[in-house]
Amino acid sequence: MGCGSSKTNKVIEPETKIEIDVSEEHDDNENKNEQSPSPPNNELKKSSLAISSKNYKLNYFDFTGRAELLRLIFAVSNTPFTDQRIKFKDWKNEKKNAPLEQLPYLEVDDNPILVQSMAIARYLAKEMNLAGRDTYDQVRVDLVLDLCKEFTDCFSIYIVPEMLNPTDEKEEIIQHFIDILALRYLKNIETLIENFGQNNYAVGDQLTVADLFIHDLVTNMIKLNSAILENYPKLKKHKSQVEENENLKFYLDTRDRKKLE
Ligand SMILES: N[C@@H](CCC(=O)N[C@@H](CS)C(=O)NCC(=O)O)C(=O)O
Repeated sequence: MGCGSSKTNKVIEPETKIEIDVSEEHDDNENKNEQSPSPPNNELKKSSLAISSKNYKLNYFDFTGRAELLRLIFAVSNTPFTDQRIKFKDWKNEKKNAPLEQLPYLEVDDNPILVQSMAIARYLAKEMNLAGRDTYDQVRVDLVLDLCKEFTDCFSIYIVPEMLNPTDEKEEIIQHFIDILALRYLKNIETLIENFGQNNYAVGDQLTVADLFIHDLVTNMIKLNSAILENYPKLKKHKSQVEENENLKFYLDTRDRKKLE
């Protein structure tokens, strides 16, 4: 994982999607803000999500990490935002602009800068009608987010260091992670989907930010073991259901296709 030479500053319009990867280095060519086909118009008309007119600027490193959930929210709600990607080599200089000297942070119009990825995710979810219909849906969405966050923290502790600087124990550590921690957390996420969701959504019968976080962490698990979902049938169905969303599908297709180029 790492970055190329300079800071990139991309305005993500609804029809403009980009490549993101949790673990691989990107060069400057890969960071060009290329135009892609627009999402299907009929889906946008059908969408019940609000399209905010605020100016959003998301600042993060040039990979998925803690910013990807936020990018997914923007993608699903078809909300334009500036995807400011900071290269590792520029971070020392850029750090002073980050209120807590950490990424991500979000600028919204001229308001004070927002920090803490999960607080930002909850805020954006409310703005984009992805937080759950009522307070009971919202608390269930919240607790799914909390569980997912615990799991991604484990991923950051055990797996990310091996991606950054692989050791001789890398395969063993990954296997141990899959056998012990992933087993516990993925089963628990399935239990919540079973208890709270309908039609393979995590909570209620519509897409929420909880679905997006589950999708993001499952994507990272599939990168560790491409067959992992064979052991988690509910998560497999959930992934298919979430990818029925045309805006998300468009974003993921474009992101994954660009990664292969
Ligand atoms: N709790 C914070 C954690 C932020 C965090 O750890 N950010 C890392 C990148 S994932 C960072 O900025 N590292 C660079 C540094 O600390 O200098 C959040 O969720 O936003």
